[in-house]
Amino acid sequence: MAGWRSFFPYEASAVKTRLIYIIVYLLLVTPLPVLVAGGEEEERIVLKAADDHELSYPTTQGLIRMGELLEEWSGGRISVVVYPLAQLGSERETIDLTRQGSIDINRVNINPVTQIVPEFKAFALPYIFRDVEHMHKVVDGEIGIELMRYLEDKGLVGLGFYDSGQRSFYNSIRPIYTPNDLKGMRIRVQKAEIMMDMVRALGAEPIPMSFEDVYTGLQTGVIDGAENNYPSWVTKGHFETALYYTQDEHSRVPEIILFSKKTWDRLSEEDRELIRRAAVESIPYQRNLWKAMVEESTQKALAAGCQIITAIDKQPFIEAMNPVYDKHAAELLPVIKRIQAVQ
Ligand code: GTR
Repeated sequence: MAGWRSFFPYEASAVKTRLIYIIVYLLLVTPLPVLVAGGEEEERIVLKAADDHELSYPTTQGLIRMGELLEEWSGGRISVVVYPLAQLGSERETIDLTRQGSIDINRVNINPVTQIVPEFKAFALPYIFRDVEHMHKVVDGEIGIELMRYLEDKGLVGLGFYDSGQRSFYNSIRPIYTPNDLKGMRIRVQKAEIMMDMVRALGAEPIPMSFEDVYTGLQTGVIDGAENNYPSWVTKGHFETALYYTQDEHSRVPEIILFSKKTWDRLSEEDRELIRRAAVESIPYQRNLWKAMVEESTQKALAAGCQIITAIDKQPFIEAMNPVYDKHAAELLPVIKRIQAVQ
C-alpha cells in the first residue's frame, strides 16, 4: 500500500490519501454489480462477465446475447459488460475472482471447476457421454441441476451449460493413431488433476498450463501438443504448429455459465429470475453458433494443410483410461450409473 503514495506527486494529507486508497480500492476490487444510483427507481445494475475466447467465439457471443436479453427485459436497467480473451485473468484466476464477487458472470470450462467441486468430475471423465445428444440430456436434465447445487457452497451459482464439442489430441510431431503414438509427448492440459491423469494414462507427459500460454508453448516447443475441440485449436492459432489432429473424442466436457453468489445474494428475487431466464435463452443460441463454428474451423485447418484423422479405433483409448476411472470415479459411482442410464 505504501508504494502507492509515490504515484502522487504531492504530499497528500492523511484524509486525501485515505480517499485515494478508497477510490483505487473501489475501482480494483469492489464486487460488481456497480449500482449507479439515479433516484430510487432508476438503480442500474452493470454485470461484469468474463470469457477467455475472442468476442466472435460462440461462448462469448452467448454471454453477449444474455446481456442483450437482460437489457431488453429490464428496460435498460440491467446490462452486461463482457470482457473477452481472458482480460480479467486466466480461467482458474477468474473462478476465484467470481467466488470473491469481483466478477459477476464467468463462462468457463468444467475441467478447472472440478478442482473446487469434485462432483463435476462426473462430466469430465473420459468417454462418459456417448454422443452430444446424450451429453445434452444429462447436463440439461436433473443431473445437471443437481450438480450445479454443489457450486453454492463454493460461492458460485450455476446458470446452465454451453457446448464445447469433443476434446481430442493435436500435436506438432506425428499423426496419432493409437495411444502408443502419444508415448513420451509433452501434452498441455488445463489446470485440473483429472486431465493430468488422463494424459498420464496414455503414456504422455501432462503439462498444466493456462490456455493463453499454449500458443507460445507450441511455437517454442515447450510442449509437443495439447487437446481441445476444433474451434479452440483453430481460433487460438494452435493449428499453425500442431498440424496433426486425431479425433479420439476422449472428452465431451461442457462449458458452464457461473454467477457470483456474492452478487446473487444482493439481487432481488425478480432480477435473479430475469438473469436465470436470460442465461437459459442464450443456451440454444450458443449451441447453434457452435455447430457452425466447428464446421468453419475444420475447413480452415484443412485448407491450411493440417491432417485431421477421424478414422481411428477408439477402443484402445477407452481401455487405457481405466486408471482414471479407478482413481476418480469411485465416489461418483451412483451418478455415473445414472448418467449411463440416460437414454
Ligand atoms: C476450451 C474452453 C476454454 C478453456 C480451454 C482450455 O475448450 O472453451 O474456456 O477451458 O478449452 O483448454 O484451457
